Amino acid sequence: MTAVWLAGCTGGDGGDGGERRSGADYPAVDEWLTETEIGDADDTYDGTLVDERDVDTLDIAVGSSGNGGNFAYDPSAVVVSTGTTVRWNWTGEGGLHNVEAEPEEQLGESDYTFSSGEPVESSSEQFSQTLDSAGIALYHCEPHLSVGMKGGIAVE
Ligand SMILES: [Cu+2]
Repeated sequence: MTAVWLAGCTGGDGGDGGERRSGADYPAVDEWLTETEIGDADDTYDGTLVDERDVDTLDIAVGSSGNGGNFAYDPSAVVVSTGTTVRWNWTGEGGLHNVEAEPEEQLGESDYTFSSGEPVESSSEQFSQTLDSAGIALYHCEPHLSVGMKGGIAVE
């Protein structure tokens, strides 16, 4: 038998390499996920963004564990490349959810406006959005903004 060593497997299409970027470099995302004037802070945010700049399609769970229940997006803070398609996938947990990028209802500078529509409870719902210009997308779940169900994506 030959042992195959997958040493130093970084980058490439594996995706979840665990690379993180400091939230200090993305103040709009950092502020949105920590502020408590509009809704609550996202307790799944650890001050870093997941670096997913090497993927064409990024999946984000809607209704993942956090914020006192299944009231979180996973990952909630992420960096992607321009042109990435983000797919939000409902887990079926935590009741009704949606994805709302509504700068007028939020704090900070969001360059994107989009909506998945009315909140739904489903394990098969999916909402896709292609992020085709550099900037910041801040979003939240309407029913759970008050407990911190928020997300932020830096597009670069
Ligand atoms: Cu929700």
